[in-house]
Amino acid sequence: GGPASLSRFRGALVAAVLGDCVGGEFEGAEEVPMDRVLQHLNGLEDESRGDGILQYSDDTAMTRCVVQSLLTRAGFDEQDMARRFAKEYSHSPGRGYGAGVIQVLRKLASPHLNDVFQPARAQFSGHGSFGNGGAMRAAPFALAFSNPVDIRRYSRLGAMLTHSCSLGYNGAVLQALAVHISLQGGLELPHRPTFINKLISEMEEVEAEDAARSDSRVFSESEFPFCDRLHRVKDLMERNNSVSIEEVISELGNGIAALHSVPTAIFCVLHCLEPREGLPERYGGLERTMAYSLALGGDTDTIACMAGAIAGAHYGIDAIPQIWQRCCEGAEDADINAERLHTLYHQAPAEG
Ligand code: F2R
Ligand code: MG
Ligand code: MG
Repeated sequence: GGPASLSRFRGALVAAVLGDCVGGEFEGAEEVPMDRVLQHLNGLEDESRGDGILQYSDDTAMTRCVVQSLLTRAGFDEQDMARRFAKEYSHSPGRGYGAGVIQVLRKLASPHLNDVFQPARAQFSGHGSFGNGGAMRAAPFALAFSNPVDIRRYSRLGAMLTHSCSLGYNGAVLQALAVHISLQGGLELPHRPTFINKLISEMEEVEAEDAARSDSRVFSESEFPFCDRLHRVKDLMERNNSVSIEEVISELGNGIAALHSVPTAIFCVLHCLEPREGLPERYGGLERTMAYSLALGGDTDTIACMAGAIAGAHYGIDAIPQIWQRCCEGAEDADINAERLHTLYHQAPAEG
């Protein structure tokens, strides 16, 4: 479909769920041989496996809250979103949440809480979390708002409900912008060479803020840490086929920090736009992106979830094998919600 077509919305939201569900198998594994990944993915094609056999984790649980809140409030409402996070956690605490964020989610459940951003600010001795929990649920902001200024503003605020460190919430901004540019056709051949440069120039503005400069110093990161990583993505891309998985992990990371996973997810999408050695020839780009994200090991559910959202916004829903969709809890809901977000997106007044 063309820019911001329904197929792209459906692809983004469904592939994010898929990444979370299929990636859960390897989360935390140090080494994941491609053979094991392909065995896992081939297993999904076994018809005898029940519907929704692969359960979603915190990534999708929180994304669903973001989606429901944006749809119900027809925009961003921090009180409503915070309430939904807290309620979801209290109903299903066993979805594999980060060790720190559960304290925030418990505090958000308090009826006496006035400032919903306060519990996140108290995390990690007041430094806030730099985990990727804000980024893993950021895709819906690109599906609800068409204007990059709104996407930046609301993806940041949505993440700050749990992640007050800029190394956490700026990961969410980067992920939302990547989905946005992909949704607009930014990965189609004529625009492809400028995709990463667009992200770098957006993030140069984002990371110029005082809070970002100060957090970078606290955590001994470079002045513009996300831009820095995006430049590394670009360098790796220029080396084309000669990049090993070990180099990707050492240059970009595969961990639970937003800085060590959002640029990695972006790399997975870009790298898998072309057929790659070691990946089945019958695979299309979306399938390649999933397999490659899993083979990196580490935070596989989250990297595959984020890469899935960006790739799904490019390839559209038809690129996702139906048999894979049937195996994943929540894929059907995501498909329905994508259509609602598509309606909201195209109803929203076009702002300058
Ligand atoms: N948590 C996991 N996976 C491991 C456990 C799985 C579970 N026990 C199971 O087996 O079912 N996955 C999920 O967590 C990630 C998102 O985490 P989020 O929401 O960012 O959480 P949190 O707690 O804020 O941060 C994660 C960890 O990062 C470290 N950290 C963050 N900020 C820090 C800081 N300022 N100083 C020091 N450390 C900091 C801490 O270790 C946090 O616990 C996703 O992968 C999701 O899938
Ligand atoms: Mg998870
Ligand atoms: Mg994870």
